[in-house]
Parts: sequence; C-alpha cells; structure tokens
Amino acid sequence: MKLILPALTEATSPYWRPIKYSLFPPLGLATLAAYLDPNLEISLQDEHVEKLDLDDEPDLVIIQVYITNAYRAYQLADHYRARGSYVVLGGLHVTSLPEEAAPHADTIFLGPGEHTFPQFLEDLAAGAPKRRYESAVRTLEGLPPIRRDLIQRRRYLVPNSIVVSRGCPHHCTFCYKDGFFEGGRSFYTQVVDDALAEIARLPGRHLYFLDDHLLGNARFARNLFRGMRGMGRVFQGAATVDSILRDDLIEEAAAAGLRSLFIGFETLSNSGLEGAGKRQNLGRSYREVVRRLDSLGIMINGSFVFGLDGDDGDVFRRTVDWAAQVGITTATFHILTPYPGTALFSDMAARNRIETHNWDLYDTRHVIYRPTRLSPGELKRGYDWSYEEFYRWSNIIKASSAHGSFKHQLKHFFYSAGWKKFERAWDLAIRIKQLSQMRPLLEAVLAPVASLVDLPKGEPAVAPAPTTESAS
Ligand code: B12
Ligand code: SF4
Repeated sequence: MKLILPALTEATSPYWRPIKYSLFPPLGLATLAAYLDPNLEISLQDEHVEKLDLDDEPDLVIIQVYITNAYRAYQLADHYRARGSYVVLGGLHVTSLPEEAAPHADTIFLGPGEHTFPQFLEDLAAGAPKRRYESAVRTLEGLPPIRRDLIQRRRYLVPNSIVVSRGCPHHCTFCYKDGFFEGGRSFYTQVVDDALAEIARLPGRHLYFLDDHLLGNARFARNLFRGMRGMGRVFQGAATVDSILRDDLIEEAAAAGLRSLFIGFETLSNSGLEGAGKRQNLGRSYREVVRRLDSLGIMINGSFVFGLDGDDGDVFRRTVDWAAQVGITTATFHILTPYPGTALFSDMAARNRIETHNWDLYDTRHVIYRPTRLSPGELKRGYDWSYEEFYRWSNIIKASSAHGSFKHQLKHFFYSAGWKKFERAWDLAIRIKQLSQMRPLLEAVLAPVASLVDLPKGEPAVAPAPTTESAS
C-alpha cells in the first residue's frame, strides 16, 4: 500500500521556500492510513521533503490532490496504473472537479474520507469497489488513531500538527470550505476527550492546530483548553476576528498555551469584506483584536487578500503600513484566487473574468482573473512589493516595538526575522536533515510572556520537554 502527497509543481519555481514545505507532515494521508490493515506493508511518501521511489509496484496507491499539485498527482496516478496498481484519488481538488480527476483513477473520492474510505476498503476486499464515493456521514467520533508512526518526524519543523475539528461555521465566498463539505455538515468537532487523548500521545511540547477555526465552537474550545491546562504545551492555531472579541475564550486559550494565532483580516475595507461574504469581520475593531492578543502575549500571523473588487493602487501601502504599525508579527499576503467549487469561482466564471485554467498558477501568487480597479501587472507588483516591504528590517523593528512588553518585542523580532531572514540556515538544516534540531528554538520563541499570561497556580511557565522528542 502506498500513500503519496505529490509535490506542488511550484517546487521548481523561484517562490519555492524549502522551509515552508517542510513545516507540516501529510496529516490527511496519515488519517486515512489508520483504516488500512496494520499488518500490511504501508509506505507514506511526501514529495515536498523526499524524492519519490517510483520503481515499486504497490497493490493500492492512494494520492491526495490539492489544486496546485493536481497535474503532478495525475502524472503519478497514470504511472502507477500503467504498472498495474489500483489507484485512488481524493482531496480538495478532486472534490471540486471530479470529472477532471476521474480518467486518472480507478476510484475517486469526494469530500472528507473518514467514512467513505473504510467503506471502499470493504468493497475492495469484497471485489466490488465503486468508481466514485461521496461523503455524506460527517462525524469524527470513534476514529482510529492517526498513523503518525508512518510520518518521518525528523524531516519536519512541526511534526505535531493536529486537527480537532473539520470545516468552519462561516461562508466566505473565496473559501474552499462550502464546496468541499457540500452534501453534509460543514463544521464539526471531535469529542473533547478524544482530542485530549490525541494531544497526550504527541511527544514534545509544541503543537500546531491546523483547524480552520479553532475557536469556532466555543463550548468545545473552552473544554479543550481547560483540559489542556497543566499539560505544559505551547501551541499555534487559527481563528476569526469576532471569536477573539466575543468573550473570554481567548484568555482560556492563552492559559492553555496559545502563543500565536493566524487571523484572516483579509482587508481593511468594509466593502471588500462585504463582497467576500466575510460578515464575521464586519464592524469589528481590528485594533482591539491586536490589543487583546498583545495583552495576552499572543503573536499574530495576519492574513490579507489583495485584488478584491474595489482594491486600488493604494491598498498595498495602506495594508502594510497598518500591519507594521499595530505590530502584526508575520503577514501572509495572497492574491485573490477563485478556486473551482467556490462561490467566487462561479461568479467570476459567469462574468467571464477568469483568464486561465492552468491550476499550477492558482497558488495565490499569480493573477489568474481580471481585477476591477487594478491591472493584473499592478496587482502582481503590489503583492510582491508588500512582502518585500513588510519584511524590511526597518518594518520588522517597527512592528516589534509596537508591543507593550520588552519580552514580547524580542519574541516578535526573533520570530519574524527567523521566519524570513534566515533562509540559508533553514535550507542547510533541511539539507543535512537536522530540522528537528531547530524545534527547541521555535519552542523558546513561543514560551509565554510570563507576567502577562494568567497561568493557573502551580503550572510552570515553560514545562520541561519530554525526552521522547529527542528520539524522533
Ligand atoms: C497544512 C496546509 C498546508 C501546508 C502543507 C500541506 C500538507 N503537508 O498537507 C503548506 C504550508 C505547505 C500549504 C501550502 C499551501 N496551501 Co495549504 N493548507 C493546509 C491546511 C491548513 C491544512 C491541511 C490539513 O492537514 N488538513 C487536515 C487533514 C485531516 O485534512 P485533508 O488534508 O483535507 O485530508 C482529508 C480530506 O481532504 C480527504 N482526502 C484527502 N486526500 C484524500 C485521498 C483519498 C484517496 C481519500 C479517500 C480522501 C482524501 O480525507 C482526509 C481526511 O478527511 C489546509 C486547510 C484545511 N483546513 O485543510 C490548507 C489548504 C489545503 N491549502 C491551500 C492552499 C491554496 C495552499 C497554497 C497554494 C497557498 C499559499 N499561497 O501558500 C500553498 C501551496 C503552495 C503551492 N505551491 O501550491 C488550500 C487548498 C485549496 C484547494 N482547492 O486546493 C487550503 C484548503 C487552504 C484554503 N482555505 O484555501 N498548505
Ligand atoms: S472564516 Fe476562514 S475557514 Fe471559515 S469560511 Fe471564511 S475563509 Fe473559510
């Protein structure tokens, strides 16, 4: 049995940053592997971090397809089918465009795989697999433990990535979410005790929650964070603007170990938010969000989208100036990208605004549609300028100094500079396969700004790292 995460074709482009693609292991595939008979010979290969061995002849090949690795995935699927393997394709891109994927596979899967994949394995064993499975049952209860033993931990900076929910309660028009979860619930969580048990199984101290919206179900999140208190974890995750302002959930998260948060600010313009269906941001004070997180010592990874209808030539400077001024730690900029299957894609297609269907370019770094108030060239140049400008030393220093405490200022400085200014050091660590040695540095930068976080009595500010981590 072979599970493959193909490399995004970008691996050969000038934008390729080895460290970005050595962050997280293929969690979706390790989740699916849990349904395979553990007595079988199973290999899991991630092309972002290793060269694929294509000379083997597995009985079953399971490939995960995103938009930007789709062509590579089809190539690999064709290769293995020619060798006589049974090939199955699933994931986000297959769900959006099943007719495109089907000719390359014996079976395709639409939507999350937790229920369709075990059903398929039963059908396959009975000699009657279907050509197509569509997910309808949506629950995370009673899942077998993820096959993390198949993940080569030392190749990743963040091997402890975890998801305790699926989907999101919101409906932004550019997001993959509504299309992917069509036909069933589009936001659901694990049972809290199962999530805590999975966390307890993870070695080391650092965790990265890849959930779309970790605070999306307030009751679940509160119980999770209370259960995590005293575990001595430091963690990162993602949440929306409104969930940070709503109640005291964010304080509970900080007390459980939350040290940095990815937030979809997207735009500083109200009409832009309206156009994107981003109601949860409308009328909310972004400054208050930043102030609140600052007071808890939580660093911010702010996400921004350029090219929304109404964006003009000023949008880049306005956004970068704001982010640096208020003290956003790291910024992720995107060029608006209409993924197939989203409301945005249908709308743009209906207006004939889509300029290319080359999925390789759908990486949020290329302009693949006609913007309204910018030319494609202006949008591309503004996007490139924004990254350069935000990560200038002067802006890193400016954004760092926006924080109340000197310790937070230092942490911000090291995190931001470490992420963008030491590419060669990261590349070297990857080349000599020593990325896991860098993890203590990450954990140190994520240690709490102790005086600001209301840790429960008796809990150490930084717990000693369990020794199991050094074995990985
Ligand atoms: C981690 C992550 C990354 C990581 C690494 C990916 C990895 N190692 O898996 C990194 C940082 C590299 C990354 C990069 C990018 N990413 Co990304 N990423 C994610 C993220 C946050 C989590 C993925 C994850 O682990 N999910 C949890 C697991 C359990 O779910 P899963 O992987 O989807 O797998 C399940 C199902 O899909 C299904 N399934 C999947 N494959 C198969 C196969 C079979 C046979 C079956 C039965 C089922 C099945 O079953 C699994 C279990 O339910 C998702 C958002 C999300 N919520 O998924 C975005 C996401 C996948 N990324 C996305 C994008 C666009 C990108 C970028 C292009 C963006 C950018 N500018 O940086 C780049 C790619 C750059 C490039 N060159 O192309 C989009 C994809 C859109 C699309 N239509 O394909 C998403 C959905 C984010 C978004 N909201 O738009 N990403
Ligand atoms: S809040 Fe984020 S994950 Fe949720 S629908 Fe909007 S973009 Fe998607």
